[in-house]
Amino acid sequence: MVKEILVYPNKILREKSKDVTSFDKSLHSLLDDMYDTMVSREGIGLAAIQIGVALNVLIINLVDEEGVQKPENLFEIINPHIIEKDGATTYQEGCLSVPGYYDDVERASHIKVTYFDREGKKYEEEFMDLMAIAVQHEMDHLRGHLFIEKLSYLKRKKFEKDWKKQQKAGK
Ligand code: Y12
Ligand code: CO
Repeated sequence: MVKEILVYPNKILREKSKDVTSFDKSLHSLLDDMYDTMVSREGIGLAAIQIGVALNVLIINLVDEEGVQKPENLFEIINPHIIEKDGATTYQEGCLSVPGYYDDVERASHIKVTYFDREGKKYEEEFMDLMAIAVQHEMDHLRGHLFIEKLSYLKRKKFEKDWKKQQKAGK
């Protein structure tokens, strides 16, 4: 079921998410709802808090070389921990909770992560490049952070001004 996506500056987006303890039917429906919601808005990543659920759950579904987003390439990542990171890369990020705004963010280019899948099976996996960026972006949501917090002081000020103007215009 497609859910409403919370949009900046909704305070719920600042909540810290908690670990999943039961890998049960309600977790499976949450993951299914997150997928429906992300795909309906042409997103490639979503954290549970973006639909108002403060659990350490995120999904990522990058497009393949042909630009197609295939369900078999979906990652469902539960209770993730970054155990190693190195390198640096900059990418123009966007977020379904900050619609219409994109800016450069620097992050580690290579990460090693432990996480669980929907059945509670544990994985240790390395991610590079866009997948590493997406995992870090979504993990920031789990800690109550948005990518706009990584902007320089001046860029953030400009963002706030433009955002307020856009809200006033009723967009
Ligand atoms: C690299 C950087 C960031 C991520 C996080 C996941 N971000 C998204 O999936 C962003 C999606 C997005 C989609 C939009 O388009 C529509 O809603 C149709 C969009 O544009 C507007 O809202 C106007 C903005 C963001 C992963 C990898
Ligand atoms: Co986001």
